[in-house]
Amino acid sequence: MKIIHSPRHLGHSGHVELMNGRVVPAFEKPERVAMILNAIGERPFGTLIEPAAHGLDPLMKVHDEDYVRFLGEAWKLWTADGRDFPALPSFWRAPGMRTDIVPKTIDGKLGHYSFDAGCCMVAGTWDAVQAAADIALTGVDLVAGGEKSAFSLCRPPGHHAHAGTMGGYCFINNAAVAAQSFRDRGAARVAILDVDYHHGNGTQAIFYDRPDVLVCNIHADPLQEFPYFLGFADETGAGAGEGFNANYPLPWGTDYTGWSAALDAACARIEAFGADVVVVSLGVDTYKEDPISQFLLDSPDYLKIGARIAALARPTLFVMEGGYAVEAIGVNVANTLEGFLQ
Ligand code: SP5
Ligand code: ZN
Repeated sequence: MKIIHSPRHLGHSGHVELMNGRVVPAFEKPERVAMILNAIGERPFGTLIEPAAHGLDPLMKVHDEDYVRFLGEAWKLWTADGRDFPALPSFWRAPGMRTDIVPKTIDGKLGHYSFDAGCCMVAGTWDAVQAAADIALTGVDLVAGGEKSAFSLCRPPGHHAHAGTMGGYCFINNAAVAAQSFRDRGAARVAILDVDYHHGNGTQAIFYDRPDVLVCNIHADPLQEFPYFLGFADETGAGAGEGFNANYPLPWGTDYTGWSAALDAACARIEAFGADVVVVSLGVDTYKEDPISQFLLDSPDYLKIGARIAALARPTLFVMEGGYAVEAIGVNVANTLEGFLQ
């Protein structure tokens, strides 16, 4: 399996987040990718390749143009105000306030284009974000070109990013960009299977009114867990997209028995849909030792997850999302791919 990777993710480092009300080093850090590369290097599969540049047009098919432009200029605006430390949003709209206003100052813009303080920006963030999108799109090139599968080792992750809003460590929605690109290259039906611990609110929102992209999400119950305000079972799609969104929220403490029942249900849904290609939003923050998560999956379980996804027997693009137990992230990702390939 080809693994698409770029060292440009290293530019997105030294940033912070808010955890339990405190400013702490970001959990979404470069070591995550290093550990994944190490683990894959120890297995008999996987050829590393660099992404090809695809430009910004494929991003703007699922994102608002002004949002993509903002991401490109945010660091310049922030530092022009004399700040030489990471940019972190801290002002947001409440319901009833104006959504049509784009403030002229960077602090207001950061609020307009985000939904939490999870998207800290540094000098190299935008370059890393563009590289991650190119990594996803190069994965599409391979799978649309006939490869049975590929792994887009994206960092930063993407599934929390909406069309015009960043959040949850995500700036550009790499999986959504990939799914749209598959459509544009002739796949009639694309399924996104999001197995990250957190609900992929951005992916859901982007395709919510569309019948051509089925979005299935297995995640911690938003009544308990981030992103809190989306991801409930009664969200099934809207308009022409009614019936093409499936959420499987599970309680804190869910182990592989409970989790895999949801995976079976999601896979049955993808089979009934008749997907031509599957994009897997691969988060391994379902792991029992994950520092910000509350599920109980163990490393051998990821072999079974990979095998279940392989049983769908469709062209499959894995796109990296979350996973913050750095000591185990490599083994868990490599296990998923190995289970898929066996
Ligand atoms: C891609 C991805 O996995 N993004 C996750 C973003 C999660 N950000 C919020 C985490 C909130 C964790 N709350 C822990 C409370 C401990 N008392
Ligand atoms: Zn996650």
